[in-house]
Order: sequence, then C-alpha cells, then structure tokens
Amino acid sequence: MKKIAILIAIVMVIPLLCGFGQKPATSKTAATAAYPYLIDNYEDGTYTKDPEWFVFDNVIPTIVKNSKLQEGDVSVIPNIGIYSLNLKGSASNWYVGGMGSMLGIDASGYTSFEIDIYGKGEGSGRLKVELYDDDNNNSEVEVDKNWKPLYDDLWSTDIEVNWKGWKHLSIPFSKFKNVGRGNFKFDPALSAGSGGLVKMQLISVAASETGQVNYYIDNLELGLK
Ligand SMILES: [Ca+2]
Ligand SMILES: [Ca+2]
Ligand SMILES: [Ca+2]
Ligand SMILES: [Ca+2]
Repeated sequence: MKKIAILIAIVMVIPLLCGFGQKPATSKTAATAAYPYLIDNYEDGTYTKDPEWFVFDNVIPTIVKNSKLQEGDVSVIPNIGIYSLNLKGSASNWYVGGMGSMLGIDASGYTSFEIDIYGKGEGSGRLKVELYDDDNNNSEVEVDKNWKPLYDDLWSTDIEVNWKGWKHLSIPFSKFKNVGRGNFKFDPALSAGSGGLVKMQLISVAASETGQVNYYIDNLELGLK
C-alpha cells in the first residue's frame, strides 16, 4: 500500500518537475485574460497529455476525426478542427464512467463553461460536468468514501444530450450547483496556496438504467459571457 502511494506521488510529481501539462502555478494573468481559456480541443490527437485526462469505470474515450461529423449547428463546424473526443459505454444502474484532469488554473476571471457537443439524437446520454474549487489551499481534493470532497467545493451541472449533430453550450458558473464542502462560494483563484480550479471531471450517465452513452465533445473552454 505504501509502495503504491509512493509510486503515485512520483507519477504526480515528475510532470510538475519537468514542467509538463497546463499547470500555470504562477499564472496570475489568467484571471485577467480577455480571451477564453482553452482546456482542451483534442487537436494534438491525444487525451493523455495537454492536459492529461485519467479515465475511470466503463466510459471509453476515443479521439476521432471530425470529417464525418458534419450535422447540427453550422456555426460550430468551423471551430471543431480535425479531432474531437468520442465518449461511449454501457451503463450499470445508469452510471457509465468518467474522466478527469488536475487543472490547477485560475478560473476567477471567467464566468462560464463552454463546450461543443455532437449528439446522436434522443437518448445519447447525459454528461455531468464537475468543477472542483480548492478551498483548503492544498491543490488536492480529499474525498469521502462516496467521492464527495471533504474540504473543497464541487460545482456540478448535468447536460442531457438529446440532439443530433453539433451544438455549442455556454453554461454560466451560476448555473452550477455545489455538492462539495468547501466555503460554498465559487472562488477558484490561485491565491493563498489555492489550486484554483484544481480539478475537472466529466461523468457519463445513460438515458436509461442499462443503456448506452454515445456522444462527442470538443472545445472545452472557460468563457466570458
Ligand atoms: Ca477539435
Ligand atoms: Ca491533448
Ligand atoms: Ca483541496
Ligand atoms: Ca469555494
């Protein structure tokens, strides 16, 4: 058990030492940036770096080419680039699985979460977006046995994907509900040792108890709306 903990610590620390990833520990400018903050557009063809997404349970993420994804809102299509991320998988008791990334970004200058989603019509599934706001200033998220944060806020919103083709969604942070236990304020700033928007998770939930999810995501951003 101890060996595993040490191994995890090494794996977490090496990228920081090497300066990989989007870990702008000194990026105070992010708060005043006048452009959207790009979390991921998958144009590097991988979800394992820049940023690194970890995957849990039964969701299957696959980088796909957008060339065959041409339906939906035509105003979205010029923005999608070459690649997007397909999320699919089978549910047990509605839940499929998810992915997450330790972001550590100052989100205090932004007001919304932005995403492009390509649905496969009615019943494509749900996408829960979770934003972890580090309130005990340790750039980590300690959780209880139900994965609920003990000392940090967890801001959550739930998207029902029931359309066909591309659609852009802009979700104000004010629409996210806190299901964590921090200071109950949306204050993801890099200050006083806080990791700001320390972590993000995307959870796939099916439209029926034993159903499938299948949709594509692209251009995850923090916006100014
Ligand atoms: Ca893309
Ligand atoms: Ca990437
Ligand atoms: Ca924390
Ligand atoms: Ca907070």
